[in-house]
Amino acid sequence: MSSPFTLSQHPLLDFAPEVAQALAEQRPVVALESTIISHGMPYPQNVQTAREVELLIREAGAVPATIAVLRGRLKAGLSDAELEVLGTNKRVQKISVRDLPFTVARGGHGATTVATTMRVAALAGIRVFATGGTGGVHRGAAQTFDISADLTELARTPVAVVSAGVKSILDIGLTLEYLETQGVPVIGYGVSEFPAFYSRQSGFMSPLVAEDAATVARALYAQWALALPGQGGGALIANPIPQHAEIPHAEIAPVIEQALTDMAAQNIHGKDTTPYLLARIAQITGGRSLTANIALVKNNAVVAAQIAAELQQLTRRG
Ligand code: PSU
Ligand code: MN
Repeated sequence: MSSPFTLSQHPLLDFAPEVAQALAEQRPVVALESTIISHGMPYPQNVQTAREVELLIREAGAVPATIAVLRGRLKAGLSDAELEVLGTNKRVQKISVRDLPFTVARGGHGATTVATTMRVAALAGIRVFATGGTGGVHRGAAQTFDISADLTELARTPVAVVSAGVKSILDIGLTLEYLETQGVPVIGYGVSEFPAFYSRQSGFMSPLVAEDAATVARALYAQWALALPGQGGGALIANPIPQHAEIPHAEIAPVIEQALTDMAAQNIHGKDTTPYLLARIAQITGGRSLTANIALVKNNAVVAAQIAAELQQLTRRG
């Protein structure tokens, strides 16, 4: 297969110098999303976490590429000042895949969701991406049709997403069903139970289990080698929150119910759902959910860097 790590030139995309160099030299690169910065955490923890995550990726031997849209340009790799803009500027919109062309055309700023980050990462030639949690099938989706575009993007774009699973603000069972239908590998990292973001347990098994980064990399390599031209799709690597930071299911479940009730009372829908619930849960738990969120993102960043390094070796040998 052609190397996924050759630098892709694209007329709408700017690489940070460090990212361009790493890709050109076939060194491991890990993409990061920006909606988690703009809409997933409060300031200043959002920017501080973004910087610490980048540092952890460097320490693990890879180069971080935070993805966003600034003044209509796709960005792979941000400066410190640009991270600050994403964390503070209220004009930064949460943009899903459907919004991306319009934001580019308007010359606007956009924080990329998991789906949009996958798309830009793939255009940039980056195959591994670390985040906190992915979107999924929302509870009550049979009525609302609210299914995150993260799932459809996983079905079509060849990027591996390392996440702490799916929050139980979503319907975890339906999310796993949807991913199966779409042919997306879901790989539990070191655990057989599919993790539920704040909690290590969800009551659902991971369809696949890998014990280490090398095994994940071999599975990704095989997945993309087996793809028809122009296809291939992504994979979800489900890495549980570290034990010390976990909020057990029995504790977080009533908080989530409360947040969902409050959301219904406020008539919040669509793309505002996830940001509202994250903020409300942080409020109710007195910040404990935020601490958990930060711990799991960092954990995912390290695992993603290890997977990127293993995949790089396979591709070089390949
Ligand atoms: N889950 C989190 N934190 C986040 C998100 C999800 O714990 O910041 C963000 C991600 O960017 C994800 C998006 O892609 O929310 C999903 O939004 P929606 O459900 O509107 O597709
Ligand atoms: Mn939605």
